[in-house]
Amino acid sequence: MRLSAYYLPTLRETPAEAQIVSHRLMLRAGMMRQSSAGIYVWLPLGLRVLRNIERIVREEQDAFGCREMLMPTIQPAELWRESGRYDAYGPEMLRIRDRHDRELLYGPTNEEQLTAVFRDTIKSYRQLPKLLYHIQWKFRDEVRPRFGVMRGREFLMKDAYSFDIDRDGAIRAYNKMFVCYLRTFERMGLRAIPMRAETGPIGGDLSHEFVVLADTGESEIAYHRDFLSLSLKNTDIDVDGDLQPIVDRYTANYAATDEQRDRGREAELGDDLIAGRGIEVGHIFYFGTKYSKPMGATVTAATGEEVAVEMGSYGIGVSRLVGAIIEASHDDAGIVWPDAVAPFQIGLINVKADDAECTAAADTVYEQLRAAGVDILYDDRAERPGVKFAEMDLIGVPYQLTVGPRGVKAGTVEWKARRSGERAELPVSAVVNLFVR
Ligand code: 5CA
Repeated sequence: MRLSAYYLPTLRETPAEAQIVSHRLMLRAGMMRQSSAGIYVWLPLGLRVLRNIERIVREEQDAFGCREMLMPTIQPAELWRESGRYDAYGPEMLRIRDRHDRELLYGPTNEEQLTAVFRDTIKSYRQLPKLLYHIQWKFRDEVRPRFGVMRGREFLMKDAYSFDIDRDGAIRAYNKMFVCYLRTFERMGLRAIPMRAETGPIGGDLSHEFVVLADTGESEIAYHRDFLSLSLKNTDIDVDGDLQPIVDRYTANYAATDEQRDRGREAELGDDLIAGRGIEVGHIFYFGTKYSKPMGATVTAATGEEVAVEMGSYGIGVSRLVGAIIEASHDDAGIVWPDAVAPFQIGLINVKADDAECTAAADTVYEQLRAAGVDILYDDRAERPGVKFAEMDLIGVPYQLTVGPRGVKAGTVEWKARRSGERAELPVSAVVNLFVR
């Protein structure tokens, strides 16, 4: 992508309304703009990152046997009356009337919607288990929308729902999503710690939040220091096998958010306890028959009995993750994207766009890398070099290549790793080979 043909409205000044670093950097890097409180316009650069996160979430859901579908953003109020949540949900729900005066709502979550589809389509235990998900915009009229995309009113969520014949089956589904989440967040370069959590308006008695460590997080958390060295790397995962041992490894040690904290246990941990703040990027729930019973989602069991299905739901804050990753990965110069979610893999800077030789050399590098299928952002503008370097650092592209008059004479370009700051002068051919797999 040539920057001259792109749309990247960066800001020099720090926007006054942004209180935390990810919000400031997303505005400054031209990733998004506010439409109204808690509602955002995603600009091309921000959208690229959002799509990358979505792709990783989707690949891992698919890998764990979850099937993608798409439910609407607008739902009929009747469904929520059936479950009893229409009144209980309160002012966070955006209620709408259509021209026929029918009551609708902008979905804050989709338990009712999918339970209604399920009860019309699944009749027998033989059709179970089922694990389904979608990635769709939600609306919650939050009391205090803040911190940009981290606590929005309109936000993108991946929500999955499991249907099983009994509790054992439901726990298997829960464990599947638990391990799926560990792998999903690890692939994004994040350390997300699973913590026992409150179930709130979703309900149920078993729930874990996945929390990314960040000083600006909204949740107060405390956890055993061993979490800092836990990783799924090199763990063989049989998605259809028994995942309980992996789950146990992550639930053996103490970790809790807010109200769930146990001061007695914390005191016993002494120096092994780390207290801090974090961002909830995922939340999983097992709630049994909370929706299936009132909504009549039953199946015929092997015994011939009609039983309400056992359910769970599993959310990931896809748009929140964009902010959470920045909170976890930035420096004074700007964002430092983990490779897996970066909007572009390489930023190419032509230091002297008014120099024919320089431009010819930069164009060649650009064309070769592009032809090799590398995602590359090419700053071909007639701007001062200082501005170009600062912007490339700000938007956080993981690797930078600089073509300047001195290098052109020697047949080299400068390579820089954004995260470590490591630099090298490399022959043009070596650079191209470096990125072409
Ligand atoms: N139905 C369940 C699971 S699918 C559910 O709605 N869970 S939730 O309320 O915990 O939301 C799931 C995830 O969405 C959260 O972990 C969080 O990452 C994200 N999320 C929730 N509210 C917001 C918000 N206001 N802005 C951005 N992301 C949010």
